[in-house]
Amino acid sequence: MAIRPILILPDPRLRVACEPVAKVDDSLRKLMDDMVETMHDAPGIGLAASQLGILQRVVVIDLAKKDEPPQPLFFANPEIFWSSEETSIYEEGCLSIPEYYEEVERPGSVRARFLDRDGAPREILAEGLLSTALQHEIDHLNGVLFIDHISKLKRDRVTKKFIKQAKLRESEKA
Ligand code: GNR
Ligand code: NI
Repeated sequence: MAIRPILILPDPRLRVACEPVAKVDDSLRKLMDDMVETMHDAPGIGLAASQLGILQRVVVIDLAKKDEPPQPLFFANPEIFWSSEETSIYEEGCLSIPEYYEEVERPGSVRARFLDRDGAPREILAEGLLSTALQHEIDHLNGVLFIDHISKLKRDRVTKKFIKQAKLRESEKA
């Protein structure tokens, strides 16, 4: 297993729609395990492969608290096929937009189909924080970030800040 670097806004790879996984094989399982290790190290509750620059439809989520044993969930090709009318609001953050948090309203519950770590087809009813996290991660697979769900004023403000920081880091490399 390995911790891999997480891409930061405005990296263009965060804006690409990812390709479906053809099959869940050992090399994909290695990617999934690296994703879990990277997510735990960060730490975060979810990670999409595109955040590591791997443009495939793969997601990991772990909602276990710090004092609990890890409970990683693995999703290849996740697809939401039902969303509740009822919505819920969570304060979201993103490892690709560090230290920025904002409330986002999303469907409170979703049902999704996916392939698990063994490549077996599964369905899940996600509610509460799992629902929000799964929607946040599937957005990543479509090149969508949580800031796309907030006001344009706030989105433009945070985007400008991260563009400025990226330029500064670039100039410091020289
Ligand atoms: O660690 C994370 N926390 C979080 C909190 C509320 C809603 C979504 C998330 S996902 C985020 C990790 C991340 O960036 N996943 O893509
Ligand atoms: Ni994110």
